[in-house]
Amino acid sequence: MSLHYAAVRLEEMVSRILYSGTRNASSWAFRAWLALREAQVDFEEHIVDIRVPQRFENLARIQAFSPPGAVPVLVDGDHAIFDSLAIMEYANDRSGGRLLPSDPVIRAIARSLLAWQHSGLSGLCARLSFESAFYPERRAMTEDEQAQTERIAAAWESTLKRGGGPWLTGDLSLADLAFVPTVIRLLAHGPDLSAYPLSEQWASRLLQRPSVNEWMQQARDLPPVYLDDYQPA
Ligand SMILES: N[C@@H](CCC(=O)N[C@@H](CS)C(=O)NCC(=O)O)C(=O)O
Repeated sequence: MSLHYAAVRLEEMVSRILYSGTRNASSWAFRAWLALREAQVDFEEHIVDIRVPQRFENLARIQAFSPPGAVPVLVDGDHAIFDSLAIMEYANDRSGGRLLPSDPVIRAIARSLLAWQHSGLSGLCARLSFESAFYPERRAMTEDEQAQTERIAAAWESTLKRGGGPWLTGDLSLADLAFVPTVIRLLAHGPDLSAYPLSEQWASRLLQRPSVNEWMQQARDLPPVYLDDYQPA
């Protein structure tokens, strides 16, 4: 057996398990899962039921090997890689850096968008949860939610205009993938995005990706997860 062959065999034997969450409730797991899929990293998946009341017992089990006691967690060999952002960066590294731009400034722009999303998007449309995108009867956006949606759409629009598309920073990157659950929850509530045509095209391109469709198909098959703060004030 040649040395090269031996190395390939070892690589194949690495076991990776992604502990992800309920498909129609776990937007953080969705992001990590998408990055691994788009990076073509092999992994097994264990879906953790994060619905109340079993949520608490299930997450306590996760805490036995991952300090935050949350999903997603990627177990790679005997290492636990926790937090969706770390898993997304890992997916990019495993892909040889394909999921972040190579130019340092453009890469920093992609990371800025990623960081904005990861730090909570400044509370944007907080009551329009990912879960609410799957409710059979959805309410209209409030005026304030429409205004907040336009604020993020303006950021997408100027980034797309400046970079020339088709994705936020040129080629598909972690920044696009990070926004998938946001796009889903906002579009499910029918915002008027007519003033942001590039963002509309980008969003529909994003939602057509096979990886996104695979997750969403399974999410739509589940009973909705109702949250108390959905109704307008
Ligand atoms: N910052 C974490 C957030 C993960 C998170 O909040 N996951 C939810 C499910 S989508 C969870 O497991 N929450 C349990 C908890 O925080 O107690 C990440 O990006 O992975």
